[in-house]
Amino acid sequence: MYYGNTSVGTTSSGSATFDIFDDYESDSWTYSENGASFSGSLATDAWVSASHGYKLVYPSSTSSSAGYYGRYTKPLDVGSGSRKMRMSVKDSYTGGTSGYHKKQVYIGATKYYDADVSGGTTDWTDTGWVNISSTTGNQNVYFQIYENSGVGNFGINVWYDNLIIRKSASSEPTGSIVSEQSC
Ligand SMILES: [Ca+2]
Repeated sequence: MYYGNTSVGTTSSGSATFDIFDDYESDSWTYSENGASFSGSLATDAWVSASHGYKLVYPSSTSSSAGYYGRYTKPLDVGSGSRKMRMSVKDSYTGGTSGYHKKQVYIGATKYYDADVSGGTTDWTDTGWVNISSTTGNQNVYFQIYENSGVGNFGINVWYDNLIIRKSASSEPTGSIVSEQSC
């Protein structure tokens, strides 16, 4: 009984696990802004892998209004069927002032991540695995700082790294690993 054959099969199909993985090491996303002088860069001061992350900045002593944004966009074929998305996120603020700067990720017209910069940590976190199955095909994917309300003097730095879109496998390989150990 060569249960090992099963594990070989799951290993070889592993290359198809990730539909999209972008670690933001090459500067292939397009920066845009609305309303005020945000700034964006492919930065080396914070990253998850391997040495770069996209950084968006809203400067201090600058007035904004609701709807202003600084954004990175890329057109991507996000596929079809059951899929999940995840992205790493970090911001520079842990204070309690909320309702102004939002961290958001959109695929097409749908907002899949919407978090306030208030509270939390200045360490890297992530969006969690978000179900994006209802959005298919060619879409503009973008991540941004979005002004939910206008500020007068509230600077913020936000970093993003590692976009992952993967199929939601109906059969995960963990069962095969367990049966292999039972041999
Ligand atoms: Ca990176």
